[in-house]
Amino acid sequence: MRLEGNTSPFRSVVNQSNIIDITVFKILFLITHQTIKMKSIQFIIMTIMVFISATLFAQTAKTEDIKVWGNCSLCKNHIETSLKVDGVAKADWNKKTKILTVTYDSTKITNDQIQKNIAAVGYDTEKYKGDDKAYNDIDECCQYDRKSTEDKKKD
Ligand SMILES: [Cu+2]
Repeated sequence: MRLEGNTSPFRSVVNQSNIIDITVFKILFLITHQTIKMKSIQFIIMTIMVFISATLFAQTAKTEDIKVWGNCSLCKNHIETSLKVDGVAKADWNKKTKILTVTYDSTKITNDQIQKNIAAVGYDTEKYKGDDKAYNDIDECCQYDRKSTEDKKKD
């Protein structure tokens, strides 16, 4: 008697386990595929949200130059630290030009409030005089020529 390959009981077991293997693989593939799909949906949603908030910020964001009196790098540090508040995205004071370039969210903070924050730590701004007590407290090297004395020189 000749055993046909296909009718061999051994072969049929092999075939069945092959089918099971393939089914398990298919299920695993589908699960993974679904997860990947979910992840990419999440990614797309995240991207859209980031884009929307960036667009909204761009609409309310303002970048302005404000003159702030001061001397050195330490002054720069004091001035910029006074603007580490909600609504201010970027603050950069140039000690040579005495110009502060500030980017802020106009729905959260105003140019006026920004100048008040700076004046509160002892620095004169275009609009506000620096707090005298704070000015006296800052380091000696930072005792810059005040806006008022400069104005008097001009007169
Ligand atoms: Cu200084």
